[in-house]
Amino acid sequence: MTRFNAAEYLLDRHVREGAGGRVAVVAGGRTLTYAELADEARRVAGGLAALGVRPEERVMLCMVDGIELLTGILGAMYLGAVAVPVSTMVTGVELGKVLADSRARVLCVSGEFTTAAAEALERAGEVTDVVLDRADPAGFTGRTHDWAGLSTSEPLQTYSTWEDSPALWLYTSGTTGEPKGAMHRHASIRAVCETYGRQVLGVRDNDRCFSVAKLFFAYGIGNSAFFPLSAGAATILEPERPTPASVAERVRDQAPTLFFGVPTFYAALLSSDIPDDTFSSVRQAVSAGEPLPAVLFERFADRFGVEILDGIGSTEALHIFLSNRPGEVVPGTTGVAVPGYDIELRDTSGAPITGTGEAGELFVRGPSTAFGYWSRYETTKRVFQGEWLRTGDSFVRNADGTFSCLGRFDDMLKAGGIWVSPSEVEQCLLRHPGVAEAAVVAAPDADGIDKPVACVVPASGQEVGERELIDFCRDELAAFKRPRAVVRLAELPKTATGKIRRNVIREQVRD
Ligand code: 3SK
Repeated sequence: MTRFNAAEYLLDRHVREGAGGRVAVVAGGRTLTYAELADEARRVAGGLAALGVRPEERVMLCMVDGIELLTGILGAMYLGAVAVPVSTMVTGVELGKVLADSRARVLCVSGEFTTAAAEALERAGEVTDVVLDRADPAGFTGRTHDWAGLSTSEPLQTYSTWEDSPALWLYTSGTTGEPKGAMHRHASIRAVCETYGRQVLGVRDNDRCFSVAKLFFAYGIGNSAFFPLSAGAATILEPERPTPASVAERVRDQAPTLFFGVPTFYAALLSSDIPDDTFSSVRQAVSAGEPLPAVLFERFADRFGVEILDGIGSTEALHIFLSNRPGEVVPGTTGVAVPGYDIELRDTSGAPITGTGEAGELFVRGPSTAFGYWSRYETTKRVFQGEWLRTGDSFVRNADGTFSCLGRFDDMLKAGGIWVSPSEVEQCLLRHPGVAEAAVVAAPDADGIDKPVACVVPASGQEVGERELIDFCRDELAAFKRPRAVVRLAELPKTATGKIRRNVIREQVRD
């Protein structure tokens, strides 16, 4: 086995190669070069070591995107400890669950989240030290420290990790279920940079990356940390929750060349009145998390003049493994396997599907798969099957070799005994100008037989009738696929990563 440390790979390599003076990060009015970022991350590592953190122990970070979170993650990696950035969109009870599950001894918190953190700590007795960034320690009972002290500690030399040493845990709960920590190794970080980052996006040192997905998501940490830093490029970090207006302002100030969003956010940008030249600095936009409907791809290209590259990844695979290619996008598809990854579709008996047009569950094999879930033996066995990762997504292989997502495998619905893909019906509804968002689920008709029902969020200022929408689907969809009813909603329930929670909608519609 070979010695390898992801923080050294992302930072020191550039310093050694004479690029230490290049801008690495722009955040909250501060700009740090590679040499400065490496120094600050090593100081954070020194500060964590002084708190007693040892290699392989977890350091949980509940922080806004910024230099503190970035150096916290990289500092933990220098130390050989495990960085566990967690969602800032959870309650104190939810944070307490992941904190207790991870058995982290140190919790780092931004001022914005001290109430949730104090509540979480009541449920996580093993935490000995809390590091607070811009926060009053008054509400905390245990040992507290100020981030400024941590980040000005004596810099630490890299702990000698191996390629397979644990580096990063990312908690995921999917669209349902309990949070579970996917455990990633140092070499997987290099793997996603050398596959999707280099061979699909072609990130280079003059790129500037800006992601609306935050660093605590697998998608966000690749976009905002791994890809730019591995290439010697710059990352732009934004602490606030993104809105179309705030993103437009940041894009105008910082001129990113790579922009990363999710379909819901692209829909929000298109519904907003931001100027049409907002994205003129962007050479490539990227989407993941949910399939990007062809109509959003087309509207975005028409209005903003930028191509969106749709792909799919997972927290368990660390980043995107199936993607369109720049300049060769097939709208409405998720493209083809990223170099280094193999894709297989399997039917319900587990047999591979090799032909086109037949739906199957997507399995992926590649160099960045997690070791498994922390302390989840049964779920790990179900999802990590030898070299293959079972995604739970239903896909179909198209005649041109691309793959299209049909939704979650368990979201497929049967109408009149025939399988219907909710996303096919949703794509059709989204082509109607009065529809901003759509989700299709099965609900029993008067005879108790499941039929497709559409839940739609109307586009702002638009009125759209049930009959009109059902008729609108007539040209494109076979009768058995057409929604039998339309329910108007103010918003669709979503997970923290923007995936539609069809199980919640299903319950609402059935009530
Ligand atoms: O959901 C996705 O498509 C995704 C992409 C990259 C990394 C992580 C995830 C969940």
